[in-house]
Amino acid sequence: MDIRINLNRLKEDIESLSQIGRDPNGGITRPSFSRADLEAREWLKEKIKAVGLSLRQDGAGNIFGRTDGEGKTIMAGSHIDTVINGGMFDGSVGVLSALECLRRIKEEELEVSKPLEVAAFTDEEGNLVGDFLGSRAFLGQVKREILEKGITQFGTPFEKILEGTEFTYDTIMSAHEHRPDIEAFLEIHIEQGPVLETENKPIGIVDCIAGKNYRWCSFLGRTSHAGTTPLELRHDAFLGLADFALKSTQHVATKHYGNMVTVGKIDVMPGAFNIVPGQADFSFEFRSTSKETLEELEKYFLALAEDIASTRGLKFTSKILDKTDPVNTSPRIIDLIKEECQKLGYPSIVLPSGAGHDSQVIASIAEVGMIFIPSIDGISHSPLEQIKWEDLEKGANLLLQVIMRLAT
Ligand code: HGY
Ligand code: MN
Ligand code: MN
Repeated sequence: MDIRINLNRLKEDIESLSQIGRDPNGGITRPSFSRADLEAREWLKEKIKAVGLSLRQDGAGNIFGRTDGEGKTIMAGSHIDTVINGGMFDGSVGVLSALECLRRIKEEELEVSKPLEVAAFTDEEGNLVGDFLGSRAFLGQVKREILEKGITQFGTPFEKILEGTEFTYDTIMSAHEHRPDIEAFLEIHIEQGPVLETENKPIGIVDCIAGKNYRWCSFLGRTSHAGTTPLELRHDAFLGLADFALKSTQHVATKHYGNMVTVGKIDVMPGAFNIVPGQADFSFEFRSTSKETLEELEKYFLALAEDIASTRGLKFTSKILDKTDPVNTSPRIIDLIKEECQKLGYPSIVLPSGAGHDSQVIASIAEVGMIFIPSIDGISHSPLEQIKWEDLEKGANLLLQVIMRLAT
């Protein structure tokens, strides 16, 4: 079908959304349910209404725009929340490209036999109470105690965050009740890594989305005087953390290259220059496209931490914050994307996603397909996140063709 997206309009949408939540460091800080996010939600709702789609919001704040039609829905979307000091393309590319595709289908009055929806899922980034709050609530997969116990990474109880919104534990827990029947979910996203740019390909077709195991850990030692405690008598919690971070990274780099391990946030206490740290808390996440490797790494890391603790006279504790399984995308949709790519003359490669996406949650109720476009210098989760607009034009045109193939 010879229909194309309007790149200028899509570019304008992405640039306009990117103005909401700008922070002093030049990035975008728009965690779900923040003031900036609430403003962005209203902006998106107006856009959806202006396209003539019927607007819907569920109890978890997931936002949808729907065309007429009966039967199983073809959905496309992503998220509009960002990481702290993030970039302007992570998530927004998926929501706004999907909106542009539905806008073009309506403008051309194209015949489709199934209802179409654009979706923006709440808190994909896991800033609140574990990853994928919105898409998990959409599926009825959220446990109430996660909400009730939830201390967000800002240190604010989730309950406090909800106070400024129309949402409650009850509305989140009931979000799945009005979920339409979804046949397929499509998500276009920036690759957030260096592969497409290195391979000089404008399109990536995702075959597998990595799973993640995400913990909050502590080494507990003994505070003591920095000037009088001989090194061999110290129970230095920070050294435990440093030892663990280095050895766990070395293990993955040498034995499981291609998988990922990250200490992203640390809190060393009491945090004075002249006191040997008695406590070192830290986030610890590791990722793999293989469930078995995740299980093997979890065992290895817990044993490594205990070994370091006993060698250094420390205690180690950890609690799981989130676990997401790796997921394969739909082979049928991969083939469909490949066919449409060929027809459009876009070079492409098939590759796994190291980043997590709502698609891997929705995969438990529908076939999912993901299209990647290159990230310049492979940078993401950073104000330096950048794309080439002509790559987005290709990706969004491809998404439009795949939606039409699935919907007719
Ligand atoms: O962390 C991730 O993989 C995603 O950006 N939430
Ligand atoms: Mn994302
Ligand atoms: Mn992200």
